Amino acid sequence: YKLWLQYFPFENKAVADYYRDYLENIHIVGISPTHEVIKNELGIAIKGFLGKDYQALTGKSVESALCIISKTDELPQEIKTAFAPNTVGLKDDGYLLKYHQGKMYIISNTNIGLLYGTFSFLKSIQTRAQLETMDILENPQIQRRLLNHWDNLNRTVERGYAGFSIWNWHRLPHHIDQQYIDYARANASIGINGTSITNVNANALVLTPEYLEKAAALADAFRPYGIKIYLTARFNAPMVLDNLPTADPLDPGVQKWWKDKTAEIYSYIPDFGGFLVKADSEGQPGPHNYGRTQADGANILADAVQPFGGIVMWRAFVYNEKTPTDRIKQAYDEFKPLDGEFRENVIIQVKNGPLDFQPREPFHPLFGAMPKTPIMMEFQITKEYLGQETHWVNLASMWEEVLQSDTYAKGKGSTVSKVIDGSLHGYKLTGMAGVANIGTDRNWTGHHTGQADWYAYGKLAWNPDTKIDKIAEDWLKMTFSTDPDFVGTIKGVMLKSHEILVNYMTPIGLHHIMARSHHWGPGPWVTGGSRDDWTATYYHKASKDSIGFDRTVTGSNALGQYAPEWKQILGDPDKISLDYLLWFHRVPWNKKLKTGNTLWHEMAIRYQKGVEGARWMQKKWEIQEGKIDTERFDHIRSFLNIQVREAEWWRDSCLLYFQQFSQMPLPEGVEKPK
Ligand code: GCW
Repeated sequence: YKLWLQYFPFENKAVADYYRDYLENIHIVGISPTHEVIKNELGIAIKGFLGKDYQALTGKSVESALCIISKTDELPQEIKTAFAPNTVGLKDDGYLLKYHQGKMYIISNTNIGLLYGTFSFLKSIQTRAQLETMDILENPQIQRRLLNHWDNLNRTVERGYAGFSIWNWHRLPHHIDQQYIDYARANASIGINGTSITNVNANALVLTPEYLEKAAALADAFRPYGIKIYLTARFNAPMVLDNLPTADPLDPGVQKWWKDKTAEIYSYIPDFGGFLVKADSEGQPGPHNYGRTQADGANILADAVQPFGGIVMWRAFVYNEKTPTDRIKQAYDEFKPLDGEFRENVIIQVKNGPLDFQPREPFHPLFGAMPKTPIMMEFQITKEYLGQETHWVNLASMWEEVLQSDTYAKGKGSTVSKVIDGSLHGYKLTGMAGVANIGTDRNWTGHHTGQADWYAYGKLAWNPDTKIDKIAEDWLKMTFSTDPDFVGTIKGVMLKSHEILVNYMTPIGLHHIMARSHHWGPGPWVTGGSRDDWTATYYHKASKDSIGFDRTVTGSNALGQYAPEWKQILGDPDKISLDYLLWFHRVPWNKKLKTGNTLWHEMAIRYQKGVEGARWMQKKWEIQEGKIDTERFDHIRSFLNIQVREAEWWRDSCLLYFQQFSQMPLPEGVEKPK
């Protein structure tokens, strides 16, 4: 329940003796609320590692200290000079961890950077790193690193699978729960510096004084941790809250309303981060209602927050069932022509893929397509379409796949990570958002391993090129145990888990074949209902001879939204990776694939492989018994039971359903459906 901030006691005396001197001889230069947070964190850590009270350990002088935490300009002159070649590279809230002449130094230009550096130092100890060789300079590669809570004011959480919302509006503003503080610690420890606390399917009430007062109390609690509050803005709020006759963004009355409302928000929260907006999508009001563009809509809010230094995160998840084009093409068609028309403080928030957080999607074609408009990444940490909280799947593997995809926007090497860190197009504003998987569950995330996704998200938001095997390894050491057998084996499980899940859910490029509306479990048969593009049959189009969505020139030509290099690779059913085959192509059941199998055989084999993979994960977990505490061991064990059963359920129902079309027998080695 302490997440990755367990600080469990050292496993033996030698290890304890090695770190003790540094932990017991710390000198912190300066005072600020963030310095208090640093002291508090060191106190918790020292208590955990050594069982000692930090209070008894304070008061070391710079001379006698072995670990010095100081801002660059407050360092003793000779150290400042000695470190100048390093500190010159410090940017924003970056930090330097450096060993020099028998002492550890944690240095930054900012208070928040010192807090990040302290967490990094503690992580080094948690992961048993050697301190004498320490020379780490870390700068955040992305400026705005946010969680997006889809939390409603009645405390339900849209697509939340870990209990209710942690925001207890009823008790706010007068009660600041310890859970908020632990939330802030956890987020600061991974560099998250913003949180949008309300659902993008927005309730305008959060913009009223009653709620602003509560949001302000959270902002006050989070400020020392470097975390800013953002709010979701319902586009027709002027009508809902103050009976204006319209919410037309070009109407002067509406413009004034947003300016006044924004000034009011800043009177409660002076460092309010800005607005996050979902407009013209799934029933949310937006500029389309008035015949205006997405830029008109975003700019009215941008103008309102601009004098206060705020930003607008405008989501590109815009689609409409009345538009007959392939749903996955709509955001690009709508936003790409508006490149350059947004205010400087607007950033377009784009989901990783063009559909909707599927287990595997190609990257969204808007990445690389808007050189004049900053684009930020939206990942979903909550696992809406990935079995929800009972399935163990290391989301970092999926995210890395997207971040390292080459957009070819400026030739080879134009990865999505370079688009969003701003280096490719010189964006002045950069960001990443992760839809939170946090709730009131005692372990925060439902599945204990959901904590790894929260952790990994923060690390990738800090630097989208971070190596994910290192992330998994650190997380395991900090959360469970430093035992090399445990860490090695379970890291292996984590790194394979995504491929396993894709195999038992949506192999070979299948997508959106989950059950209707709640999206849990299989539903390839889902058809009809309120709209076509919420049904499975719209996406797989299985018939007696073929299956798949033709998105090449002979079909919807969604492929046309990608760079020419991709058109060549993805456009050819013999060249495309099988991972995306049915996403882009309609393929006969009996077509021979590069594996030598027919499409039907390949599909059946992959579903089987997925099930075997889930069983393998279970086996690997079983042999860890005794290596970690029984409580968490048992919890994960029982969830793995569910995962294996549900993997079988996915395989059996999808194969039985698709077999009605293929009319072909199951290949050898694929178990008969129960
Ligand atoms: O994934 C879909 C979800 C909706 C969600 C929407 C969105 C907040 O099914 O519940 O609404 O995406 O991202 O706006």
